[in-house]
Amino acid sequence: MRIFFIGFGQAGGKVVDMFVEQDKTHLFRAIAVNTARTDLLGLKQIPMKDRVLIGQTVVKGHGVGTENALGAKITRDEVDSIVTAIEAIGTHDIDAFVIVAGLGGGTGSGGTPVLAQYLKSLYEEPVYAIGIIPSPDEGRLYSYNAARSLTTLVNVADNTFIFDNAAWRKEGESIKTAYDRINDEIARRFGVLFRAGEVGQQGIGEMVVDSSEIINTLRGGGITTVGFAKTEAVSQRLKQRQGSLSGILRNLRKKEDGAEQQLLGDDRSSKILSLVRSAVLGRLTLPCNYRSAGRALILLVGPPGEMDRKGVEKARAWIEEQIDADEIRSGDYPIRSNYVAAIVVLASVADAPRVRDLLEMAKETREELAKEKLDGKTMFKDGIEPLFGEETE
Ligand SMILES: Nc1nc2c(ncn2[C@@H]2O[C@H](COP(=O)(O)OP(=O)(O)O)[C@@H](O)[C@H]2O)c(=O)[nH]1
Ligand SMILES: [Mg+2]
Repeated sequence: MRIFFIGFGQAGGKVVDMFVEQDKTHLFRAIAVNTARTDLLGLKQIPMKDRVLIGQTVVKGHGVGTENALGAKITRDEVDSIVTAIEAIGTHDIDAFVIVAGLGGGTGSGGTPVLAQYLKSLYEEPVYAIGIIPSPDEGRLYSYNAARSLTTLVNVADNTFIFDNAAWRKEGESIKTAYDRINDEIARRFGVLFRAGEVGQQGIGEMVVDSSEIINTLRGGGITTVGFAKTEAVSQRLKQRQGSLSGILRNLRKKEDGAEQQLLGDDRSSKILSLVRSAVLGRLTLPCNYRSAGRALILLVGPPGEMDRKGVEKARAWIEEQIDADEIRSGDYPIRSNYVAAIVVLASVADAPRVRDLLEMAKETREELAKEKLDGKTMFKDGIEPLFGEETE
């Protein structure tokens, strides 16, 4: 797919910078947007001219902190400068926009829903978001911000992929190391998914996935999670085996060749099934009840020789048993590689405990904030006339 990425805020900018770094085929277009100058300067790949600083007159390049309402307001006021930067690179022949942001902060959290809505009003192409949700130990305010942002975002974006920081942190790891590793993980998973649907260097195969298959999978909206698993290609293992002495001896026994081929075929298809299974049952970008997905897409990535039909059919049948999805799609993304990977998109998920917790926590926080406000005021309501301002009731 030809994607136009917008990295919004610090986390968003860093992840999109990583997408660009890993995109050897130059399929992706990208800009970064922020209210904090230093965050923009910290990026490596995105050219300076494609980094947009907004809110200069308001926060003087120092960022909005965790005030996502301010992030939203600044974005509303300066959305035209973002569109100008997008148009300077060009939007002809793109398949979709993808806005990436950490939803717990201020700039990306507030700005992403505003920009998504605006892009939707301007362009025909779908607008997706990758929303990174904060780990609960970041504190209630971050969860509150994320819940407010996400609630708005799911109503405007065509689909929102969720990545859960909490599920991907390792114990004892510093935040910086964790983020570097996690950002690499995000860019790798979604990078492969978003590159699929392009005619690669391997030419066109019958089952090669088309961009429209991905778009149709995401059409249901809501939130989406992605599973991934990879393994060494069978042909790669065979090559290694043939290189060894025992392999050479085995090749001398020509009669067994047929049997070996048969074994390889079975090996390939059972490997594809187990890959798809590990992708779904392993760690998802958003751990959730995968059975509640409304649509699914199985994407096989690797050398064309590994794309075994029987394996894909088995994998599809397995997914059909597992989830009550309306639509299940599958396709190949042939690339030159020593690995075979399976990506499973579980779209429009209805049951995600982490998101439910986030919304619950935000509700409590809002009630507490409201109560604090009320308490603070009622204390001063005992018959003393204020000097000016509000009328006493
Ligand atoms: N995965 C990942 N998450 C991050 C990173 N930096 C910050 N976050 C998350 O994103 C949230 C928002 O932070 P930040 O992007 O700095 O906010 P903003 O610049 O105001 O949009 C934080 O609460 C974290 O949960 C990062 O580099 N990688
Ligand atoms: Mg920050």
